[in-house]
Amino acid sequence: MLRTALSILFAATSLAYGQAKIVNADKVQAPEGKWTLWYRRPAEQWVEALPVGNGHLGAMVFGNITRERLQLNNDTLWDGKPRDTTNPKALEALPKVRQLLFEGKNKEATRLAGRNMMGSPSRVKSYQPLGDLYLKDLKPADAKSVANYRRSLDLDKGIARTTFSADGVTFTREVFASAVDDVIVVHVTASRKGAVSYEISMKRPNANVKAREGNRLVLTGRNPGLTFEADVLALPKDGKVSTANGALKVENADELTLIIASATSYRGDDPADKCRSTLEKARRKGPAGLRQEHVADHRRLFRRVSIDLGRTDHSTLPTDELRREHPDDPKLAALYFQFGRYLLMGSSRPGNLPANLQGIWNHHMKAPWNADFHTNINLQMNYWPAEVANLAECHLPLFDYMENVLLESGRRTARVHYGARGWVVHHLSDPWGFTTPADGVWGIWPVGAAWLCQHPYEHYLFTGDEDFLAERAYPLLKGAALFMLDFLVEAPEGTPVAGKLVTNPSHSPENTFIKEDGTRSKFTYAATMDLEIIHDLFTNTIEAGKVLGVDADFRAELKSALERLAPLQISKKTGALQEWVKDYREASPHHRHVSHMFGLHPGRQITPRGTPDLAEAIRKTLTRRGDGGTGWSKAWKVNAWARLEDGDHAHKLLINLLRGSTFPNLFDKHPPFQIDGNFGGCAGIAEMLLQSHTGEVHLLPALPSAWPTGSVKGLCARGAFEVDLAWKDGRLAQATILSKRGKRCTVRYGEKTRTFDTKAGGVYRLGPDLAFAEGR
Ligand code: FUC
Repeated sequence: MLRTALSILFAATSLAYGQAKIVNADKVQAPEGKWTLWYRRPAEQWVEALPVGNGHLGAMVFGNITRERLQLNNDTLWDGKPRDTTNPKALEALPKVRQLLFEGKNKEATRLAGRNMMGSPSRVKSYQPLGDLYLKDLKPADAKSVANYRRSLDLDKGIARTTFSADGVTFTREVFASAVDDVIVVHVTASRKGAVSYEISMKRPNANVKAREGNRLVLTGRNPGLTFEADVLALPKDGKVSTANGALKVENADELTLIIASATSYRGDDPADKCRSTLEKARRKGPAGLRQEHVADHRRLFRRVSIDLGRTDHSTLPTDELRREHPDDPKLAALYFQFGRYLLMGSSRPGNLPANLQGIWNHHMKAPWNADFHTNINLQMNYWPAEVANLAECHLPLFDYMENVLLESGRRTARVHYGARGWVVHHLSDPWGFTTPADGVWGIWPVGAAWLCQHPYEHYLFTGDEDFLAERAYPLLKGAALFMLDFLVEAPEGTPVAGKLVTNPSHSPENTFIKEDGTRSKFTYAATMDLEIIHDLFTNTIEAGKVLGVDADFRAELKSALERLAPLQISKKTGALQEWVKDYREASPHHRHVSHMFGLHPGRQITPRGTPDLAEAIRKTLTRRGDGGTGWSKAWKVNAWARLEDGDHAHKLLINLLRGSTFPNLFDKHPPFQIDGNFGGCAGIAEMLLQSHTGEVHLLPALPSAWPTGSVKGLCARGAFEVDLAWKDGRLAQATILSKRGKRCTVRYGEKTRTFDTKAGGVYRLGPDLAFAEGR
């Protein structure tokens, strides 16, 4: 009923918007460009606006007619400041808390730890918006005659475009965020000379805006830890520009270019100097030069992967209609995949902070969960597509962040809170290096760094870059492993895993269990996820040490700890993998976190062929948990079902994600907006088509029946391979493997495998039987 009413509303031929009325909206055709989101009306809400970003600067483009709004971000603009938040009482409380947990006195342990082991203080501050830029039309369009309205985002160019005609004049506004020049550019053109007239203003709470030098608008502000600035330079073609009341006025121009620069003092720069020099450089290039270099740079990354999952008659519908009416359209899945790649390029470029909970796009002064860096799933999920989707350099900001922001503080926390060597991160952090337990007792979760360390190791596996392994990945892994060696304790007599090494204290992120006596707790020892994360960390550290030929004694120590680690357990009651050390009842059986599936994904401890019993247990766990959850939870389940090689179930979760957890602009809906689901969903699609975590390049491991015929080019596999695939009627037609480092390659398709030597730069074409096809 509601659906029908909505579709009638959206099919209506005229739509009112502000003072302007859009006529003939349904006559407007889909834009050119294979990878384009498009809409028939301006964004009314933030989650309808379209994102552009260059890793440092971001903008949400609303596409308004008479008062355009660009909501701006700078990735380093955060509230807060550097602090030592360690709590000297923690170490003293630790043995007592451990004892209480081993004795099953969870309540007492929770109370004691809550009082003594939290960070001091235990909260981080928010990532904040840079402000809003408004372009108010000085000659508002005639209320009756706005036609041909369309706004779009071309993922392949990295350009947001709004176009419409009013009073016989066609206006076009393009917006892009150039990584080459570190600016956002707005370019307005009109089909009639002198038709461009705008008042340009900026707004932000706790900031000053001044017009300067006739054509520059300057916003400045100060937070506890930094100062910041945003500059807008207005460059009209013909016409005139003046300043009035803290705004710029552009009158009767043929065209208008706005160049936006921004800087903060986060890395010690002087924001004013930085903005001025950036603008000066960009201005010399002019709008055409800026655009050309931006598109070339953007395509260099974006075009590495192409994908075709099929299409239907609906595929060209406006994106919001397509998602609402046909969430299972295969073109939408492909668009969502490419959108994930686009968002990673927009929020995580080398030299910047990593993508936060909202990537780089946030309009709240106090964002949900501070738009911080959550490390109990979210930050890691952001980077799941980085390697497989051929954007390895977009992974680098995460490693910089680990080394430059987390490591030193993580060492201090390891020492002060646990008397341990190495480094530790708990369940969230910020750009100031917060590493102590946050928020509540569930923040006492000291396996964040251990999980993060999977990322630099995977970067090595995908790229084969041994220098990176030696200089950057290995020191991080070794430090996290050192911490774990010191943190692990032997479970005492009377516990189900007596004599084994366990974590204590421990959590299965944010989930609650019911003890035999009916009381509830989150706090425990040896939660399954910890054991899986440690298994992953120690296995990777041993492998890395072997490749590098270093630290034989340390490797032996890790190996013996691995052998003594408490085992994963299968529930006798349900046959599912146990989430906790005892087979507790779950307080919420459909909880969004399915942390104990870490060993299946993103870990590689559990695989259908290597550990069939555990894989079967995880299948039961997932089935019991159901197919719902928040955006990121569904996205994770796409990956999990793909790893279980059940393409149809993975596809079902993907459709659930698109249908129930996606906003009109395709942003992931936690709710509210949280970007992890976009990245997790993108990675999940790749995981359905190609896997390589077992040492085999597994072709089409989880192809759903919904995508019988298609192709993908440029996905990456561990071992430094790049893979193109084509399939028809649900069967592999051809695979082409480019070997970047000349490593030996094992390929799998179904139950068939084949191993062969490769040469660096060699291209190997295989048929469905995995025999070499012509053109090798
Ligand atoms: C974890 C999750 C929440 C949310 C938050 C940012 O705490 O449990 O669902 O994603 O991170």
